[in-house]
Amino acid sequence: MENRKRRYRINSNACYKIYFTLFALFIYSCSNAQERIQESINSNWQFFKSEKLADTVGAHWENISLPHTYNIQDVIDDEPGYYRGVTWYRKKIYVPLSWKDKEVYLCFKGASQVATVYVNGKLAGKHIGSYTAFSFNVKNLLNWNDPFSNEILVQIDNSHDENIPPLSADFNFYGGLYRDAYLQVINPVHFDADNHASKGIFITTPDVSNTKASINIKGVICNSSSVIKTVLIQHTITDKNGNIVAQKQTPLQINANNNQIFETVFTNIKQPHLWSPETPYLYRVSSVIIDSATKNVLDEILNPLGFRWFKFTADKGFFLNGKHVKLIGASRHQDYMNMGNALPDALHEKDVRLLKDMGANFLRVAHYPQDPAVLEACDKLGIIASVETPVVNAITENDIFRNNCLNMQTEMIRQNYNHPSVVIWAYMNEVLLRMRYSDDKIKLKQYITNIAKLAFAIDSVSRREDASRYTMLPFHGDFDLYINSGLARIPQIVGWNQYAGWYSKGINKFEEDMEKHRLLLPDKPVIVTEFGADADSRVHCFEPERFDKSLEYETYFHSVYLKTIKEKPFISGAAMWNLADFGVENRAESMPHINNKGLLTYDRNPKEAYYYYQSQLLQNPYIKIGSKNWILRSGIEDTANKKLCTQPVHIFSNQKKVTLSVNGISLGTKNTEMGIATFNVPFSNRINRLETFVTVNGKKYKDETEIKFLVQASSLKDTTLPFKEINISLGDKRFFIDDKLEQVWLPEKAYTAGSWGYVGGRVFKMNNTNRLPYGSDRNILQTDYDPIYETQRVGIEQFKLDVPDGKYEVTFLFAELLSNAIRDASIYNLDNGKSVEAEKLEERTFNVLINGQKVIENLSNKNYLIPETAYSTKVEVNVTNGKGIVIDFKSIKGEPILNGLQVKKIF
Ligand code: GCB
Ligand code: CA
Repeated sequence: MENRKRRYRINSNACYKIYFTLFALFIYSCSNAQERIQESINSNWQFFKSEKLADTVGAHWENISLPHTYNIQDVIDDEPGYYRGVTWYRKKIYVPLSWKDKEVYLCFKGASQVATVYVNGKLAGKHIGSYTAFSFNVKNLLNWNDPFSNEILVQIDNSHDENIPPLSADFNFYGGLYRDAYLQVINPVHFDADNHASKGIFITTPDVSNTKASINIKGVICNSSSVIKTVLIQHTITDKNGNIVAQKQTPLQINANNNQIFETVFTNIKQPHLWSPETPYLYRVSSVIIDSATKNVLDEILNPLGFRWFKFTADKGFFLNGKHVKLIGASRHQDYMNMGNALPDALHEKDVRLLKDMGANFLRVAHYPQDPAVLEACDKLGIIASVETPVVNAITENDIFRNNCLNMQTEMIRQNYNHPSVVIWAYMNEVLLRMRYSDDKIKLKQYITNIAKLAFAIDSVSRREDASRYTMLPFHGDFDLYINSGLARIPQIVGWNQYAGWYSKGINKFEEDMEKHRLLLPDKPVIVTEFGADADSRVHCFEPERFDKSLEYETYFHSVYLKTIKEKPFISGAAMWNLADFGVENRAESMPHINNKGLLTYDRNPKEAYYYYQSQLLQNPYIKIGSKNWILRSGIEDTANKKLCTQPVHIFSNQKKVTLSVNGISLGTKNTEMGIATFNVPFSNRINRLETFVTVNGKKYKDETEIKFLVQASSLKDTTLPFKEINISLGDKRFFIDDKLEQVWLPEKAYTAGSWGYVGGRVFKMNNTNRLPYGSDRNILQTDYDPIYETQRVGIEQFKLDVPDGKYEVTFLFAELLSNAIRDASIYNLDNGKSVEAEKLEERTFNVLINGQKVIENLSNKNYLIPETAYSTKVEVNVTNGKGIVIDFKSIKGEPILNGLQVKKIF
């Protein structure tokens, strides 16, 4: 629990401050420390999953603690769907008798999605919406006769509800009491605790310059006692060292059972330390209510305060404290591997730190308000933030939905009002992406009009609630749609989610689109609210292509976007999609149930692109081995240099020239282009030490890594590089790295004498997609090795390996990639919203022979080749008389296939 009591330190060079300090100490020494108590109640809950409370009677409840979600496993398993329904949480709370004369609030920082709270069987209140805090005054529901007997019961319902946004989205709607819960115990005279779970105090800085600043503090004081009260309300501004900068007291009289508005203005704070990403200087505002008669402190609220001013312009971008700042950062979801959305504060903070360490200065808190820890970290670390409410993809045209939207917007703004980091209140994401009534023109037109009306209402609420920030609407790339619907005119900033080079071909269309914005919306400030490419952290490719899921394509994609973003002054900022991989239950592709557009993995390990951004955003000399985390490699020895295998390695740096050495031998110096220098590194069959450096002003900056390399001999019978094992992904150009098993899967190649490879056949390609260069994007069931099973050689005749004599284990990997199932295109198939045609399963039956002996007979769709399901089998082979391994695929019907092959020498 936070210790709310502060001791002011004396700033020795300002007499008036000493005066204030002594005064404050005087007041505190008189007080009986009766300020509000806020204590978390995260421990010792019980949980039960059932629609009806009656089912829980006499049943065993699971003991859990908060934060908690009941959708950890079912969002990642291969069973379609996840539980969206009712659950129950209960907990005994102890209420000391000393609280009897106080107000007692039960507070939740968030619960998804509808929470109905009971105390001792009586309804305390209901809250709608997953992403904002709420609290209820439960004083009158508590049992004071037996302080041990009080019980909280919360019904949580995360069922789909047409009246509650989000209706659909590319993220999981985890259910649960997934943020902190706490009790707040407050004196009868207190700062308003019934204002949308806000702090009840609203701070603005109407005038800030380098030389002076003003502060406006507004709020409401409540007196729930039955006597008239005379109080002093005192606001104290302290600097980051705890020195008092300014203090004001105002006497107030509040009638019994009444509320009173207050407003305090500080006009002349001299030489303010400005808040900025470089120096996120935070002041603190302590607001205190003092009983005039007893001098007791009755309530205290602390708020952060940052002095900064900013503006967005349509032609020159964003300005902070009078200086141009290009906002560059990321969007972030609030979930984490194996934890769903139930994260401790430390993980929220860590994400903001990772963003800061990347050199970013911007966070789009998308697509919904997140844990308070996020914006607290932004304030502290100097990250400028945009926060939005989750009206994603579609709306429902009725008043209930509308009110829920407006209420969420109001809660978001009031709860986060005092964070200096926030500059934008956003709402709605790609709301014209999944249009209702696409077959009914009249209804569709009305629908679009209704969306614009709702947007206007949300925008108006935002401006009314907080005129000091900007409003923003993030759109998908369809300019005509958003301009013709009138939506583009509503917010103060337009956000474009851009995926040229990912969902659609032609990465340069991004630049064209940005120019189009300038042409069509010349007076609208613009932020690129999303741009990103999937990267499966296990997949590498030397010829990166759209949708190959390689880390290298992600880096390439971001390098192209970043260049344009930096070059065009009218682009105020950009948020890459996404800071980290995140859960999406119904996604398939190479890592099913996960959206892989993160710069960090789901458990927050940096991918290459993260390092690339560091090289482009950090100010100090920076150098990094880009593929640093690719520490397990393999490849075939060079024809010219035996025993060595040459592969490219990227060095990321913000310097012009970088030097690299491998195993102590210099590979020379290279120029960087767009921050990247590519070296061809001759790897040896061992652990290779890479060292890169750059010297700036006589100082050496370096990075190093160790890469374990397995060189495959070009002649497998070579005794100086004896054959051990090989793993090959057929129909594939990529490398797949299995860090756990320490296995590298190589891309296929055609057979050459002495070596290994396929004979005959072609690379599998889906004919109903214009995305994938090869392979399938289906979830292959019963395996985690989807990328290997997703690619295939069709019509393969042979696979040959000219291995030396010995005993071998040969493992075949098959998966039927064709299926008759028709399914919806992914929502985020931005180039094609229609259902995807079935590919039509063509029946096949074939035999597999090794060195003439049938090892698999009649493999067919009737036995093991089940559509989109992994089938693997291993056989042992004795190789004699220098014959090597010759695998024949003999068709009985249709074309034989092979997806992967592993060959291991046993002895
Ligand atoms: C978008 C959405 C975001 C998705 C993203 C994607 O346009 O705004 O929610 O996750 O694309 O990865 O497809
Ligand atoms: Ca599931």
